[in-house]
This record gives sequence, structure tokens and C-alpha cells, in this order.
Amino acid sequence: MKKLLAVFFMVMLVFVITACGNENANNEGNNEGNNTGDNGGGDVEVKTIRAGIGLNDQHPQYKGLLKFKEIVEEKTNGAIKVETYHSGQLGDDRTMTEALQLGTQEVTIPSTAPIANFVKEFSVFDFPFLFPNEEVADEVLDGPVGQKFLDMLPDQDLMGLAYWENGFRDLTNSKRAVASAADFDGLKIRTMENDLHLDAFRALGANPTPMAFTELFTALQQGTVDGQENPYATIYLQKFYEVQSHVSNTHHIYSPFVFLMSKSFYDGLTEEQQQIVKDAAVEAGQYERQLNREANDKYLADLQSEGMTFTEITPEARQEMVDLIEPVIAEYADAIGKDLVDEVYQAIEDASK
Ligand code: KDG
Repeated sequence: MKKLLAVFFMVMLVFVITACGNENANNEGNNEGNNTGDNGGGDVEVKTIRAGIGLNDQHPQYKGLLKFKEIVEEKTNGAIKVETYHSGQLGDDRTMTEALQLGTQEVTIPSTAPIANFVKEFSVFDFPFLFPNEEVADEVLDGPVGQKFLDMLPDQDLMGLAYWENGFRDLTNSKRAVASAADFDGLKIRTMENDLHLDAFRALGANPTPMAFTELFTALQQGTVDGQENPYATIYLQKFYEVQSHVSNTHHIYSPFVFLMSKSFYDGLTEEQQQIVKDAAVEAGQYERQLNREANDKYLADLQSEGMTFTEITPEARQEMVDLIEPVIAEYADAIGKDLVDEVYQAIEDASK
């Protein structure tokens, strides 16, 4: 009898293990299989979002992207799957944005600077010394003025779902401590691919070169350029301290990110799914901003621990930079359109009260 019972339990065990194995295989199949998924109501088409960024997997931007994936996959019960790529695995900001236009990639989150090559009005957000702090930037970007700019993107086959944060940009270089405009003289600085950035650095006396982020580390290492400018988080997490010796708190531009989605992909979603991806982009963006801000001061201290020299830009030295760049801003304000630029200035003033 005992023997019979033992055989019975063995058979049951094998049965249970086999059943679980099949279930796992089904889930795998739904995630990887590209075309079917179980959203509770039987098999549906699974849509895949390939989301790529230029920064690495340690950066708050990538952590925000993982949050977006988590929310979307959960809220759609797996009907939308998000594949995440960092470190320019899918290309640089410009290439990925073009891929969105072509419909060969679904999401990227570039800075506003390269977006200005698609919609020139976005240059306004890269006016040096525009935003006084992050809170004012949030209020303007998340309000009707920020939305007005996002509404310009569909004409370029792009959807702008939310603003995230890259942050205040600071200068690093391998040549000398930079304390004032005079110290920029002749420095070869890599800038993002944006004419306003180039003209602003020229006005400071530097020798700027536009370059994709994906090429930057090597360019710094090989001395093709002397310096670059990015928020402390990027400088630290991308290990630029290995090839740069000086950092100054120039804080010359507050760089927003824009969460972009391919318009053709967005149009192919159901209304409910459109709402889910929009809400997820906003929620994940709030998380990303929070992570970015929490760590900012720590990253400056980390850079110094890694041996970089920190040079303070005094308010007087910063004012001198403001004055030198002023004519460049005036020129770009004209090109963008005075009314639109004034609207941004007004929103900043209101948010600063
Ligand atoms: O993922 C975004 C980055 O590719 C990029 O925008 C980083 O600020 C940046 C830069 O300097 O290119």
C-alpha cells in the first residue's frame, strides 16, 4: 500500500512540475513572441516599444525609463512591452529621433538642444541663464507654455509626452581652472549639436565643436577636445573625471529632456493605451527628476574625491558671462519669434513669484 501511495505522489509531482513549466513557457512566449499577449481577456496583439537613451544604465534617466517600463507593462497587462537600451546602443540623440520619425524606433528622451534641429522653437529652453532654478523650470515646462512646445512636435511625426530633467550644465576641462569668461579663451569645448550652444561658447571666447554624446568620452580621452559641459550626474556617472581635471559651477544652461514617442506608433495605440503611455511618461519623469535632484550635490563631492579641482563661479563672474552671451540670445529670440519668447519669459516671471 505504502509503495502504491509513493508511486501515486511521484506521478502527481511530475504532473504539477510539467504544468508549471508550461505556464512559464507561455509567459515567456507572450513577452518574447511579439504578437500575442494575455491581458486578462485572452490573446491580444503585443506592441513593443524600443526605448533608447544616450546616457548609461547608472543615470537617473535610465532608472526613470525602467519605471516607465514597469508602469506601462503593468497597466496594459503586458499588451505593451518596453525594451530599454542605454549608452547610445540604438544611436545618438539625432539618429534615434530620426528613427522615431521613420517609425523604426518608438521612444527616445533627448535634451531639448538636439530637438531644436527638428523644431527650432525648442532653442528657447537652451537660452543660457534662462531658468533660475528647477522648481520654476518644472512649473513652466509642465504648464500651458511647455505644452505649447510639445504641440509643435506632431508636425515632425513626433509626440512629446512629458518633460524630464537633464539639469543645470557645468563645465569641465583638462587644461585649467575656469573662474571667469577670460579663462574660456581658446578652450576646445564639445557642445551638443545645437547652433545656439555653439554661438554662446564662441561669445565667451571658447572654440566649440558640436559632437554626439556617444563620441564624447573618446574625444576627451584623445584630446580632440579639452572640455565639455554637462550636469554633475552625467560627469560622474559617465566617469568623465578619468579624463578631465577641472570642474566649475557655470550652471550656464538648464537642460530639459523631452520624452519623445514615434507619432506613427502612438497613432496605432488604442485611446486607453495612449492615456497609459502618456501618464506613465509623466509619472516616470517625476521619479527621474527626484532621483536627479537628490544626488546632485553628492556627485560634485564625488568628482572632487576622484581628484577633480572645483572652481567656484562668483555672481560677478557669472554676470560677465550673461552680458557676453546677451547678443546671441537676442539674435535667437528674433529667429524664434518675439511673442513666443516673451510668453516663456512671462511664464518664468510668474512661476518665480
Ligand atoms: O540620453 C540623453 C543624452 O543622449 C544626451 O542628451 C546627453 O546632455 C547630453 C549631451 O551632452 O549630449
